[in-house]
Amino acid sequence: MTEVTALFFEGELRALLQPGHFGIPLHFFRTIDSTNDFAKKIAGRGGPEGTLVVSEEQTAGRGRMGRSWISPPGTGIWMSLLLRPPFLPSQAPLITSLAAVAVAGSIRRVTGLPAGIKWPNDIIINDKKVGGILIELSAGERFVKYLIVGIGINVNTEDFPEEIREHATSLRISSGRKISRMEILISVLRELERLYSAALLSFDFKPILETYRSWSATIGRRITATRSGREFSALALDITPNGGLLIEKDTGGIEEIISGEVQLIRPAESVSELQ
Ligand code: BTX
Repeated sequence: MTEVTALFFEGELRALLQPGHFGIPLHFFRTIDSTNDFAKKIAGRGGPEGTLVVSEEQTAGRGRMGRSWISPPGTGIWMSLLLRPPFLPSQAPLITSLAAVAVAGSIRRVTGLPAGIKWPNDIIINDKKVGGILIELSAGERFVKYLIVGIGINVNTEDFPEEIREHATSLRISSGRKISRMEILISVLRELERLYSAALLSFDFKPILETYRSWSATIGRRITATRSGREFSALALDITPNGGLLIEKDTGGIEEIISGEVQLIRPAESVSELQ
C-alpha cells in the first residue's frame, strides 16, 4: 500500500516550499533513474544552489563505490540537493557530516527513534541501515564548483529484498507505525539549510561535529576496515575536525581514516573475542 498518490505528494510539497530557500526550484518525478544524476545535469547547466530533485521511485538509485540503492515507489524519500559551497575540495567531507546530522536529527525529532550515524554516511537504527548519503562533487583547480547531496531514507517500507533484508530497516518497521514522508522531507530540508547557513556564516563546523559525535554509532566500537586490500581491526576513537575517523589499530598506532568505510563488529562478537 502506498502512502499517497505521487501527484498529491508533489502538490503538497510545492505548497510547503518557499522562494529564496532550499527546495526552490524543485524538480519532481514519479520515476527517474537517479536523482543525483539529474541534479548533476542541472548543476552543469548552471542551476542555482538550493535546487532540489525528488522522485517517488528510482530505477537506478546509486550508493557509493558503484553500489546500488533500492528505491521503490511511494515508500521512501529519494532526494538530491544542489549546493555551491565556497569550499576547497578537501572540505567536502564536512558536508557528509552536516547531512548526516540533518537526517538523524529529523528522524529523532519526527519519530522519537534513536537514529545514529555510522561513519561516515549511514543512518542507522539499532545497527540497521535506515538511510544513506551520497555526496558527489565537481571541483575546479582549487574550489568546489558544485556538490550534490543525495539522501535516501526508508520511511514506510514494509519489507526489503532478500539481499538487504538482514541489514536494512525503515522508520515504519522500527517504530511500528506509519510515518509521514512529507514531515521527514521538510524537516531534513530545513535542517540542511539551517546547519549549512550557520556553518558558512561562521565557517565553523565544530557545533555540527559535536552533534555528529553525540549521535555516532561508531565511536567506542570495535571496527574492521580495509586498506590496500588488507583487512584490519581497530577501536574507533573519535571524529576528527575534518570529519574523518580516528582509530587505534589492534596492532598499535593511531590513525585517521579520511574516506572509505568501516564495518562495526557487533558487541556480542567483541565479547567473545575478548574471552
Ligand atoms: P552505500 O554505498 O553506503 O550503501 C549501499 C548499500 O546499502 C548497498 O550495496 C546495499 O547493501 C545497501 N542498500 C541498498 N539499498 C538500500 C536501502 N534502501 N536501505 C538500506 N540499505 C540499502 C549509501 O550508499 C548512499 C545511498 C544514497 C541514496 C540516495 S537516494 C537519492 C540519491 N540518488 C541516488 O542515486 N542516490 C542518492
